[in-house]
Amino acid sequence: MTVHQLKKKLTSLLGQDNVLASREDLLCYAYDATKRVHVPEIVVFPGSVQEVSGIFRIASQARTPVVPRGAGSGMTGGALALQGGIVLAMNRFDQILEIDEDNLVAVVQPAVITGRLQRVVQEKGLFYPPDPASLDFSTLGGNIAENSGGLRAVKYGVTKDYVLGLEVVLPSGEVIQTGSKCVKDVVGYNLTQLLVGSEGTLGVVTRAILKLLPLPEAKQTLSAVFPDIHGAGRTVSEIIRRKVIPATIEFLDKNALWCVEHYLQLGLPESAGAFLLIEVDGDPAILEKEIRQVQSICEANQALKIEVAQDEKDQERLWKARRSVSASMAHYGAFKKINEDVVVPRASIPEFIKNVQEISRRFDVPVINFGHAGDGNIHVNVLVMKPEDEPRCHEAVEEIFARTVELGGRISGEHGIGVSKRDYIAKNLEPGVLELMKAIKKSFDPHNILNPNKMFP
Ligand code: 2HG
Ligand code: ZN
Repeated sequence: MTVHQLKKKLTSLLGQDNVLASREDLLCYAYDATKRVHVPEIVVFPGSVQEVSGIFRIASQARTPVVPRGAGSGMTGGALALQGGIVLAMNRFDQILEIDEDNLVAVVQPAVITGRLQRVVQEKGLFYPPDPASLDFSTLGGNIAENSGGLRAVKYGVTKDYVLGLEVVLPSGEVIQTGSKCVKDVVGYNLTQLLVGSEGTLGVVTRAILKLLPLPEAKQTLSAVFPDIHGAGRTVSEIIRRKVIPATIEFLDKNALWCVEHYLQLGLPESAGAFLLIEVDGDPAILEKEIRQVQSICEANQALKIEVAQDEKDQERLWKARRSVSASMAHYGAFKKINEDVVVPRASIPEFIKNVQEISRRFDVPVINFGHAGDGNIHVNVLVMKPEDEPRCHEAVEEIFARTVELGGRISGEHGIGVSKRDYIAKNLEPGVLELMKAIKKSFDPHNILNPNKMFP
């Protein structure tokens, strides 16, 4: 089928306003947060599950790739049309369909912005915990596809822990329902959890049933400045060992602090060696005890300065700083950055950081470390200062992966594999497991039309 014939069929299904094919329109759907550019042939905006199904029937017949897209904020290329074809832009699925206070669930469409759901349920005294740093612009559908993590994962887990059921359109056009509003459900294989984190390679989510919690009564945020990264690393390990479970334990190294201060001018101690941001939440009576415990652990590890945020405005200032690290790194002046989201068992963080620093020195490449120290998920950003440094930087990344695996870690904790880490997946998965995964892909998508060439080398 030619592109012209395909466009004609899609236009008669969706109407002219919901099909784009001009070069300037296509370019707007050609990128994501990886900064790679792959221009699709057509972009479509379905408005109902029947239309999504119809698009797949047409694409199956034409054997044309279909790439689902939410906000395009993914960090590993999940929304990129590597082989052209159709971009399935889910923008019109932006309704919160139900907040069921009796069953503590929300039923949502996939293009709802994560932060919006959080604000809406908060007004009812409820809580949707998953909070990727992108929560003000990424969508729930994208979060489900990538099984997004975030800052609160230490205590509350990640997206998968809140998805109870899904409505999904398969590449054949068939519409399936998985899971339910029930808290317990062991009927058959757990397809819901297979689909969460499948990076848009098995099906397209058109509706999700999400678990909610009661909103914690109070929270307190503490920040601590350390002379070097090791004191901060030891503090994190000790907090965990002492069985305090804060909602978040985030850390920024010297370079990350410098970037964010230059970006936002919030008055952070930019010359410090490392910075920890810790939030505890729950019953106010217990919070006091927990925050004092955290404070004394910071002191015992030679923190230079410890501050407890005095009010909500102060708390928000600190969290804004943390959520802006990713965007602020542009201020470092690198030609390019290779951002990773490796995860190691929590107790190995100090050793892992030591390894990264040694690799950075040996390969003579600047590195910015920050991230979710409480769950061992560190964003190691290797900076390519000039184009000719790139091969050396990739060698450094290879070594970082090798150390990660030696410490019992995984090469991705929350951004997924997509196209960026496709060639490294075998570092964590043995051949038999990879084959099993490919067989699953094949049974969902026999003609390989849904988001082809992602995840597997
Ligand atoms: C974060 O935690 C995001 O801020 C982005 O996962 C991380 O840009 C990055 O490396
Ligand atoms: Zn992150």
